[in-house]
Amino acid sequence: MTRVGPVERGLLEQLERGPVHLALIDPEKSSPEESAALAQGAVELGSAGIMLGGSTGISRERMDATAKAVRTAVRAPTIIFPEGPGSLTAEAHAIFFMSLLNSRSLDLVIRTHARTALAIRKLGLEPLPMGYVVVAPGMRVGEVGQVDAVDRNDLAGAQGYALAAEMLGMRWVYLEAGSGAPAPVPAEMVRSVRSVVSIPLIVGGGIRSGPEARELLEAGAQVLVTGTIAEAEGIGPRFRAILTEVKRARAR
Ligand code: 1GP
Repeated sequence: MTRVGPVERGLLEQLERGPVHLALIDPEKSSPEESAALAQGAVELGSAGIMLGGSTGISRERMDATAKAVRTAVRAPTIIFPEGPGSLTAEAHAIFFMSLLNSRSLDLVIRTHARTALAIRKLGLEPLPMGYVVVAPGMRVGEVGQVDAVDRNDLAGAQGYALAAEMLGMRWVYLEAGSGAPAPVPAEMVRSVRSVVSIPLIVGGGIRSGPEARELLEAGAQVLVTGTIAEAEGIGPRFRAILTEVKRARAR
């Protein structure tokens, strides 16, 4: 097993005290300066880290510039949320080394990983091994990821993928409804997955309000990821409401 590095250790320590929020920033949708400002706003409100990624076909130059700007702006870790080899930059601290478990494409399950593992090590990026599971509707990642999305009422299906991730030695599992999904992963699915795994459960896609965040946190989500809301509105009231719910859950 790869060793747990400082970024992962830091997140795990925070998780001992309650759930956390990670802000996803797409370097193609915001300039490096805008990304740095978003990151700063998010971290000031309590985000535990910044994930960089999202779009397909991000250029290396843009990733480099954005990671550098974000890392200068905030002390919280910068973690690559990769969409392909172009996402790799030594300017980030870590990378979610994630297998898209329910993809029909072997590339996304393991082949790309085999092709990039040595480069990731050479860049000095800390890998956080993650099982990535796309739940319907899946949105763009469901399409480009050639995913057999887990049905929204297939609780056993979601449990199976998450437990398989844990049994394979992955240390994180992510239930993804897809960026911009009309509704997040169902709380009932989060609850049933949480009841069978002990690795941290990340939930993202379609979280736009405080009440949605609260429902997912109460169901056992340990990491909430939001991207669109801050992209669309900046660090506005709805982003604040989500962060307030995470803070409340940490205080419980
Ligand atoms: C996408 O889950 C993340 O991978 C975030 O989704 O953009 O809908 O917040 P949103």
